[in-house]
Amino acid sequence: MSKHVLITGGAGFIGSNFVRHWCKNHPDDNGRVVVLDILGYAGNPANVADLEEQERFSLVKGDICDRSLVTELLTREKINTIIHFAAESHVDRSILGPAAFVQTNVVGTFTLLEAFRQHWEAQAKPSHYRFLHVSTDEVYGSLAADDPAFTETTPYAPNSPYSASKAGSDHLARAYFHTYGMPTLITNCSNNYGPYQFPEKLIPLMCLNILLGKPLPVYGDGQNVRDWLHVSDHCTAIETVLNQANPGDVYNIGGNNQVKNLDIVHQLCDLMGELAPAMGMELPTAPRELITFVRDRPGHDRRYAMDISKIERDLGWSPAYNFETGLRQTVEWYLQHRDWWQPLLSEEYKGYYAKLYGQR
Ligand code: NAD
Ligand code: TDX
Repeated sequence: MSKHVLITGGAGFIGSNFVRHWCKNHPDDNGRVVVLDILGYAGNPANVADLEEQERFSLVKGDICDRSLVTELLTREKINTIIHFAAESHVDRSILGPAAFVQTNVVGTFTLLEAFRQHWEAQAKPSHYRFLHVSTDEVYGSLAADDPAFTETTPYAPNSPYSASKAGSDHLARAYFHTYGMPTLITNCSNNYGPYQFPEKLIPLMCLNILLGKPLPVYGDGQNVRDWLHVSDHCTAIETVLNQANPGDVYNIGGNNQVKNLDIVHQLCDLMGELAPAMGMELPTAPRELITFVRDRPGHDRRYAMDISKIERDLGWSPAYNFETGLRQTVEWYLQHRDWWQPLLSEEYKGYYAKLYGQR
């Protein structure tokens, strides 16, 4: 039976990588592939422009909080699967302005869940319908250096407005399974990197600043640890969970790859120093000289690490990318795609940048 998928946030970083992965993996499928995205600062039609020619694909500009639009799409496109990426996703922006995070991440997820419930109940609750909610490791809080990694049963302890709003949405997705029997799935993933990531996040921000000769702002002592996963691995994990997991299941996804921020910045400096000149680009300043320690992020989680033994054991998924190779490919991608990132350095971006980094 064909899956008719609604992919919310499909014009963002992970969503657009997922839509491309999905279309490539289902070449002869007649199922609809509908992206619903508000096309705000992080949602970019260019991220999915190469898919526009496919008849089964459509990009709809709209808000997941718009109940009548969501209901109309579910009915018109005969949607039987939602993969829900849409969110306000950046921790620093959630500190500057938390309201948008509660609105999109909590109210928006609730709106989708309610609309999907009505749609699923109206079809007499087909057993193959699925609502996959994409979430984060940040809901579990912060680890000390020697703590064991987060498992699916680690209690929630979010520390930022972003992670608190994601935690709220996870609880709603869980409740819809337990209360209504609606076939929801939840995935909690660690930090992603790869092509099409908006240059507010650590890796693309550092790449662009190196190219532009701007300071590289390292928060605090740079010793915070994240568990990095290539976005392509996240996409295969989501598809695996969608195809194999039982309704109501929760899976952690991660890269078994804990790295300190400062080590990543050093690696990026060295990769840029090697690759940019080889591609005919001169760097304005020796990259490591740009490293600048700045005031820490308030409530900055010290360490994240994911225990992925459940998805490895139950579903046979594990990450395929090696971090060194993946990071090199990512740096090459940003070097080759100036036409993609240059337009993103808009007035909105400059204003955000000045507000966040100007005072540090
Ligand atoms: P992103 O900011 O690049 O993309 C989010 C997309 O959602 C954008 O295209 C944006 O326009 C869209 N969107 C925002 N508000 C919307 C609304 N009200 N209605 C419709 N669309 C809206 O973020 P991302 O990094 O691709 O993250 C995608 C999802 O994955 C998020 O739910 C995030 O919490 C989760 N996640 C991200 C990471 C990571 O490292 N980036 C890790 C784990 C989980
Ligand atoms: O300028 C910077 N300097 C710096 O030191 C930025 C932007 C970040 N950092 C640090 C903060 C974090 O310790 O780098 C680390 C990574 O920061 P982000 O890229 O902002 O990611 P993080 O806060 O870890 O959250 C990410 O992973 C989990 C995503 O943004 C979330 O959407 C996801 O849920």
